[in-house]
Amino acid sequence: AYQPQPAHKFTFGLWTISNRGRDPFGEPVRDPLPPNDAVAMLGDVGAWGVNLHDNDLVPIDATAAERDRIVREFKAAMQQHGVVCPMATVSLFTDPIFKDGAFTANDPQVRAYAVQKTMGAMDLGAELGATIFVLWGGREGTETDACRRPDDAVKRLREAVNYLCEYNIAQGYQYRFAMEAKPNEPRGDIYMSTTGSYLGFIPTLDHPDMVGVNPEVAHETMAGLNFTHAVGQAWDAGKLFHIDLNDQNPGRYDQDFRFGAANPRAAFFLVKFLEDVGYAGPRHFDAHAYRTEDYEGVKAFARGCMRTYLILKEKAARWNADAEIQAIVKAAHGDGANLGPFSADSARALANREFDRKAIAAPGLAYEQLDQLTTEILLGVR
Ligand code: 3MF
Ligand code: MG
Ligand code: MG
Repeated sequence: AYQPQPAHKFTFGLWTISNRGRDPFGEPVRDPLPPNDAVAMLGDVGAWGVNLHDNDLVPIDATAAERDRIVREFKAAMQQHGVVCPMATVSLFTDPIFKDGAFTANDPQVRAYAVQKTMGAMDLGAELGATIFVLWGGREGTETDACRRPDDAVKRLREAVNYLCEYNIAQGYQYRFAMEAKPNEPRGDIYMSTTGSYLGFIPTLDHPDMVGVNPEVAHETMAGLNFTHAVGQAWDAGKLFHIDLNDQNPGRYDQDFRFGAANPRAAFFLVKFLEDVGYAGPRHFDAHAYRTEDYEGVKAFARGCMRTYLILKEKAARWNADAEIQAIVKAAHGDGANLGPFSADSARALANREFDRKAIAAPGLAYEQLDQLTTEILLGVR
């Protein structure tokens, strides 16, 4: 039981298990883990896939010949360990050139370089078999809003994404882009701070069908929001192209904890949602092991992410099959038809309909009992 299978589509970023535990106050605690060894580790723990930024694999100053050798050897490692690459992304935040942003930077040379670098990362991902391309605007933001107008940033971002969509078409890559929101860190404030911001931005693009979102548990939680609600809205819009699973306590630094480590209850409602609606994309863990760990601890971290997901999936099935829970849910949803389409007749009928406010408001909804039963399932006594 709880054994990860390819059908579960569990993936990890190369940057997640290779994370060396550097933080703003401390040096790395783990030795570098070469990409091919990381792939071996992912195969070992039973993950389905690996995702990567261009420079997780290919150093930013590699020659074309070095790049080709690295990619060739990486593909061989993927093959050997039975690991696929469904998603690729680009680092537009590590190099100092991006200190004032990438697509939204004030310097047009930086903006052009950012698009060039992303095109290269798309080439790389396509070579590895990726069909999803994530864009996280890590440095698209400000410390001081004196530097530019925020609507100019939106226009520049739109220009860049439109350009990349055209490149996608011209190259015949068939990528779907997934935009990842985050409210802050590393910038003081990042543009497109929530998944909802991107859901508003996407319809303004030239190829809106090609672009969706990549919501992340930690990012929405850092903004103090309910992650599952954001995911629900993305799903409803047909825009849930990818998802970043991890965990986070509100009001803290960007923690990237093991999935379910901070708020297993929220994780339960998330897994239940994804499984109930039949989300078919990768379950990507964008998290890393505590700084206290060696690489055995990293493996425990990776296994833990997947195991917790599968445990919560089983709990969700148990919840759905629980007669007492379902009776409360059914009662809570009420009987009778929805509002129905607007017409002059239906509006007149609605205007004249009588509502017994007191009687309607009188019964309790039994959500206390519903929640307690949920808790008991989660705590393993039901
Ligand atoms: C930062 C993130 C990023 C993105 C990654 C993928 C380094 O908080 O979540 O991880 O997920 O860049 O595009
Ligand atoms: Mg993150
Ligand atoms: Mg992420």
